Amino acid sequence: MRRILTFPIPFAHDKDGGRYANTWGTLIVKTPDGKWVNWSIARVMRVDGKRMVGLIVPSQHIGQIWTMQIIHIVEEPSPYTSLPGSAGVSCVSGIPIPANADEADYIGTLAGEPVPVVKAISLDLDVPATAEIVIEGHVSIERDCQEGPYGEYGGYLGEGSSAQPTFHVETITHRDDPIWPMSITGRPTDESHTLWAMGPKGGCADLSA
Ligand SMILES: Cc1cc2nc3c(=O)[nH]c(=O)nc-3n(C[C@H](O)[C@H](O)[C@H](O)COP(=O)(O)O)c2cc1C
Ligand SMILES: [Mn+2]
Repeated sequence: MRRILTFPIPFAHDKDGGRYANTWGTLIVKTPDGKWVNWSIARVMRVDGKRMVGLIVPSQHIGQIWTMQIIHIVEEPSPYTSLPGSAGVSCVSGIPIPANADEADYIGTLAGEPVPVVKAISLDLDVPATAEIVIEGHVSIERDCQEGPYGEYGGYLGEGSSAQPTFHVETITHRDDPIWPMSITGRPTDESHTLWAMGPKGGCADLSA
């Protein structure tokens, strides 16, 4: 298996806390009862050859599902996959659709046909067949790793670093010569602004709930 340290992950802003492996990829997580699979974009920083650390905001769907894992299966960290690649998937992963709705269903409805998916290697999750790179693993049940700072979408450096859950890297699969897409957040306008604004209610539906 190719190791994460062998991918040339760029350093995005000069005061970032590290190299950000995920800026435009989709994080795929599932509720413990298996009824809701959420696809979303959130930043994830590479830590070393086996670990990344992701910003898990409690109000975001990934944060809601992460909390369910703490409550329901205390012994087991939540599975995740991350996949840079595929424009339609990234677009819907970056906009807020309602809780308990699968982004894959939303894309399929818009496109008029299902998103082609394949099984992940080590987890019971489906990933888009168009993915360039798929990183599989588990997320810590504690905020046990320092994340950030990171150049924010407002064009400023975020408020220092904070403790966030570790993303343990377990399996990596990829195409030959994979493309590792990025969005470098900065002063408006970058992809984070245009994409979020396309969402329902201008992108803030869930954050204001
Ligand atoms: C390029 C880009 C980067 C983003 N980074 C983050 C992030 O680091 N953390 C976060 O909570 N949301 C981030 N967002 C916003 C979320 O993707 C957006 O709120 C989305 O609705 C979250 O998915 P959810 O509705 O399934 O929770 C980013 C969006 C884009 C387009
Ligand atoms: Mn969602």
